[in-house]
Amino acid sequence: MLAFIGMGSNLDHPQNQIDQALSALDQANEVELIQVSSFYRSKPLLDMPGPDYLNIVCKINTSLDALELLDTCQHIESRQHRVRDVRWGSRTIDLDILLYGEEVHKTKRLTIPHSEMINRSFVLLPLFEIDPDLELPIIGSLKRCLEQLELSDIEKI
Ligand code: ROI
Repeated sequence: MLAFIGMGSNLDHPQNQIDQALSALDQANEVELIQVSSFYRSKPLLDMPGPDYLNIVCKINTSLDALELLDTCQHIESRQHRVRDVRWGSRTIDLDILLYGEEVHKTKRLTIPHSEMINRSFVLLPLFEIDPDLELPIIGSLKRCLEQLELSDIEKI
């Protein structure tokens, strides 16, 4: 199955955090990293206090099902000392499953397509860089979503 994962970090050397999570993902059982976007820099969403974020999106091929993939992502987060305290607070690393093939999930643990992705330029821009013609289940054309977003606050690096 092809899947897209978004990563973000704004603490403790964000570029290293993301590089480390990417190699952990590539080395995980039944996961093959296919493509990685450029890095994008942006301010914390909703004017939350804290350093700027770096974000990327990667494309993987996996034989894990969506929940197993979530376990793998959360294992990588906890190895990199992600602490879940303040909602929307700063974090060393965040891995979000954005898309899992064409599948739609809506459970307590997992919502796919990721519920906030259409509002987030730091997700849609790197996704667009990897796959400009992508059609999102339920949501529709990625290109059309991007047309509705403010893109002045994000920098490709
Ligand atoms: N803001 C930015 N710019 N990038 C993120 O990855 C990010 N992740 C989050 C919150 C705290 C909502 N804000 C973010 O989880």
